[in-house]
Amino acid sequence: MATETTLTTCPYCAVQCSFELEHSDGQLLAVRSTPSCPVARGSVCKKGLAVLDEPSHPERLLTPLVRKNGVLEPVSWDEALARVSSAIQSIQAEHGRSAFGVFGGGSLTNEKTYLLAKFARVALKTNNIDYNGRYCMSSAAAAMNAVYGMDRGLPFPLEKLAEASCLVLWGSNVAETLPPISQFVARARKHGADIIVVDPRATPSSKLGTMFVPVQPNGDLALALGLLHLLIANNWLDHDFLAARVTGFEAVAQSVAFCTPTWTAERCGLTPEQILKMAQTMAQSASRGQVLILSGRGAEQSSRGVETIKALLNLALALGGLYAPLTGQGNGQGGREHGQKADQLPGYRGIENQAARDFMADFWGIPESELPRKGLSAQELLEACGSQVQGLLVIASNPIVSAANSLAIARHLGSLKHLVVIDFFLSETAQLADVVLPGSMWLEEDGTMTNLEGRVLRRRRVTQIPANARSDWQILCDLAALLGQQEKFNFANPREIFVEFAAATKGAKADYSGITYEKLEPNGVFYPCPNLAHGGTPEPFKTHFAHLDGKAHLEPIVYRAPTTPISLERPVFFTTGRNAHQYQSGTQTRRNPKLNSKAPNAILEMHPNLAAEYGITQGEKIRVTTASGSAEFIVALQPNIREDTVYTSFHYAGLENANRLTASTLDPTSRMPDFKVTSAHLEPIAASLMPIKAISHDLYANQP
Ligand SMILES: Nc1nc2c(c(=O)[nH]1)N[C@H]1C(S)=C(S)[C@@H](COP(=O)(O)OP(=O)(O)OC[C@H]3O[C@@H](n4cnc5c(=O)[nH]c(N)nc54)[C@H](O)[C@@H]3O)O[C@H]1N2
Ligand SMILES: Nc1nc2c(c(=O)[nH]1)N[C@H]1C(S)=C(S)[C@@H](COP(=O)(O)OP(=O)(O)OC[C@H]3O[C@@H](n4cnc5c(=O)[nH]c(N)nc54)[C@H](O)[C@@H]3O)O[C@H]1N2
Ligand code: SF4
Ligand SMILES: [Mo]
Repeated sequence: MATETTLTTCPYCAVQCSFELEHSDGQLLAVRSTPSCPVARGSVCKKGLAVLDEPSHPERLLTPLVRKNGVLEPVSWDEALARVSSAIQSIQAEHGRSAFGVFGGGSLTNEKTYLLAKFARVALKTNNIDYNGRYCMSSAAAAMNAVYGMDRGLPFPLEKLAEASCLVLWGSNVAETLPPISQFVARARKHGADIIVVDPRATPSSKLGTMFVPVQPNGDLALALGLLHLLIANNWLDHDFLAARVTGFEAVAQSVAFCTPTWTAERCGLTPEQILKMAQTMAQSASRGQVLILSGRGAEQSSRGVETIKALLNLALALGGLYAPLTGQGNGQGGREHGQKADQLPGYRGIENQAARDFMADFWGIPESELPRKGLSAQELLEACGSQVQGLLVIASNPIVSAANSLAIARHLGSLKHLVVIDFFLSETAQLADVVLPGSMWLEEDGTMTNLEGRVLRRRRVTQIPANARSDWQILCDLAALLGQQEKFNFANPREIFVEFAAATKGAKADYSGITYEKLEPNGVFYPCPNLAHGGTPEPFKTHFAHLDGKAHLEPIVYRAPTTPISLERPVFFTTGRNAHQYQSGTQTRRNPKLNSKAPNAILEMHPNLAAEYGITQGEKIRVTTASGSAEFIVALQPNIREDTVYTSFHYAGLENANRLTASTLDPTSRMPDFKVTSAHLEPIAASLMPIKAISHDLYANQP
């Protein structure tokens, strides 16, 4: 058969690089970057280049599994789906509709996100649907909705980064997590921009920078308030911008009056001089051009995440600049707009908003009184399992590895009457399930993804769904039919779902109603795109913010002390993040030999002085204990991490799972857990020396 080449998008992160897949007769032959990629301009990271090793993996799930006498056994689709639908019916009859919940993910296409939202509200009629993006973007989303009036990830195309006079990478390690962005950061630096990296440890991203600010974990809120205090005290403000484009600055200014450098230094682990130097640098850059503050999960994944991001918004706008978060998952942006969230309907409509309820109920052909209300957020939903929630459908997430306080979550999921997981690999969560349904992989179906710039892109089917696996969307439609809702889930393909989905967003904040598959060729369309004649909105905040008065509404922050207790006898901050070779809970990349061989274990980064204090050496295995549990890691000495901080990545399962240690303390608004700080106790265990290298990102020269 002839060799074909299909242009599609990567299954992993929110950059959503397009690349060419060469294939013949269903066999994948090669993956190639292409300059026609509108986002990464021909750059593809090592994860993208290794994608071909997963679709043909021997552990790919190819048939439904049902637990019988404690063991998952292959069964027919009819048997598996009947088991799920009868569990749904009996649990809902006994405990109420909302006793069956749904947990989704930001890797699902827009079509599947919309369908899942509809499935929960129309077929299950449950209040309880939430998703893993709650762990990812919820703090930034809540803060942007409040201040900008809209959550639109990056409110400009990536290439704008290259034009800034100052980029602040605040708790973001783009060089390892969103690698193609490094090219725009490097271009900005080349033309003289200041690049400030705020992170408790030096990373490959701090190498991109001109200044490295080693903030204490969870010290970001204090630092942001203290910087604004200095801008005001020194009159380093963009008064014209403030007058023209924001409201509320006076109250904000009063609220930071007490945040002196001494006050700030005590709370963020830096010296008053370091804080002043950072403020000066940002102010000087603002006089030459635009300051862009870009946050990653380092600043956002905190039980004070919303306040922290509001403080970053206040800071950026005070300088006449902009704040934006760098979205994480492949469809992290679309995933948070179209109804997977407990409090939200498609199009970013609020589920408690009467006009939105009337519109969606009418659109779905159900009485408004039957449309469910706001339900539990991700961590609360998982913690309600075994009590208020007795059955759960999980799709595109692996919370046994990725939820905070994972040992407790495993107990909760284990005590459900029914757990059904739709995945293409037997993830740690699927291993606990009563029914596992083999779903589809990224290259097996058409759809759309919305990347971190708000650019909607086409994903194209390359191969057929293998053996007895089934498309995710088909599985949801089949289940809906068994629940008596066939006519409302009567789709023949993703394109038909897209047409309904786009219409469902008409008039909403995240309006996709002017988008068609054809219009997405070749470079995608930036939403909002409210009608067929509209060309999309690459820069929604260029002249106006999304509030009715067109202004950004700044809010004063009332400083709160951290909620996760830092107690034990010697405070060591335990923080978490990612490494360049593994993706998320690792279900995919731990099965990918090219990637896994480069980072097969969880490595704990530790300063040599802290290690010496505990008598710990390079390559030794140690036990780390927090109020939530214990985990074991191999130590790598890292001279450029703070002496009071240890760091590991959360991609691993079992004893090396970082989330055995994290606390489920939640942000009161976003319901984001404190993934980035817990107080840890360190304990050497058997000195099993592993031949690993010390980590060196030699950058202390850049510190202010
Ligand atoms: N290789 C790889 N790439 C990915 C992913 C992956 O799993 N692997 N996941 C994707 C997803 S979903 C996401 S959300 C993005 C995340 O992308 P990033 O936000 O870049 O990822 P993290 O590594 O979680 O956190 C970034 C940095 O925060 C620092 N940090 C820790 N605690 C604090 C703190 O208290 N304050 C500050 N300022 N910094 C802190 C960490 O040291 C880390 O370097 O990556 C996406 N890309
Ligand atoms: N300690 C700590 N914990 C964290 C974080 C942290 O920084 N520190 N980060 C948090 C963040 S930002 C995130 S986004 C979460 C992510 O964590 P998870 O929600 O666990 O995300 P994934 O590992 O991407 O889970 C995806 C699962 O779905 C499957 N899958 C992928 N695509 C599809 C699909 O299209 N269809 C189906 N049916 N299945 C699919 C994969 O095989 C995998 O098993 O982790 C959070 N947890
Ligand atoms: S940067 Fe993200 S989208 Fe691009 S190839 Fe790497 S993982 Fe895939
Ligand atoms: Mo994420």
